[in-house]
Amino acid sequence: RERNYDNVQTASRPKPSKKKYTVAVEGNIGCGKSTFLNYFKKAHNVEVFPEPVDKWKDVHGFNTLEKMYNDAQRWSLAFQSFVQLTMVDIHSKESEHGIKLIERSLYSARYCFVENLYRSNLMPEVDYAVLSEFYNWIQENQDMHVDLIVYLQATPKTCQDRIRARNRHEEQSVPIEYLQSLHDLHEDWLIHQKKFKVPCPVLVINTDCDLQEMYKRFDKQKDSILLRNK
Ligand code: DCP
Repeated sequence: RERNYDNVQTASRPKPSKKKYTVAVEGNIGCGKSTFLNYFKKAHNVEVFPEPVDKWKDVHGFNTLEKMYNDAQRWSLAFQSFVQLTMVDIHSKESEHGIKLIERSLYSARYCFVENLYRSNLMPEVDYAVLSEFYNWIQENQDMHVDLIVYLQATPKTCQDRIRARNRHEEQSVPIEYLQSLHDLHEDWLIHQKKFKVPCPVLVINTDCDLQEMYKRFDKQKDSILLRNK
């Protein structure tokens, strides 16, 4: 099959002019981010930008998410570079609405996911070095500002149960140790504020509960999430 890797149409896209109030929702795999986004997308004046998992699963026909989970040593660089690209795109997107609500960010891609792959010996050091250089360049040269992080905090066990229940085939081999180390990296970054800088205030919502209770907790924090920029 012929593959075309050039995209001539985007050569001169203007940079965003004004900074939009941006909220990023962060947390482990299966912590409830999609539920959070679905809840808040009904709110007036909010535009939601979900993580483009479908794009990651079809890069010119290649499922990079599946490849990474099947053989991380070989494919996590390809996968994480593509994630980085899609995240830069989301950070730089304009919104017609007052509040931009984004699922994860370039920060967590680097500080949690890439860091986890490297520390767990699932990513060769040279790949980690290359990704870090890319990340550093982006951080210095692109607008990746976030005004508020909402951290959905759940135990690795809760995350594992939800991953099993939703049955996304790529994730079925994810071990509890992987979820545990991702959890620890989120906690180190957002709660203990170790090693990596937190770019903005953090609001923590615990999501170790059923769906009804989760909606209640989101509702309770609604004003402090949506009205902070007023
Ligand atoms: N992923 C990754 N590296 C990243 C970002 C995501 O390896 N930098 C992986 C983790 C998941 C998949 O991509 O297997 C989708 O990520 P999410 O956990 O963000 O999406 P969910 O829909 O699973 O979120 P939630 O269950 O909280 O709704």
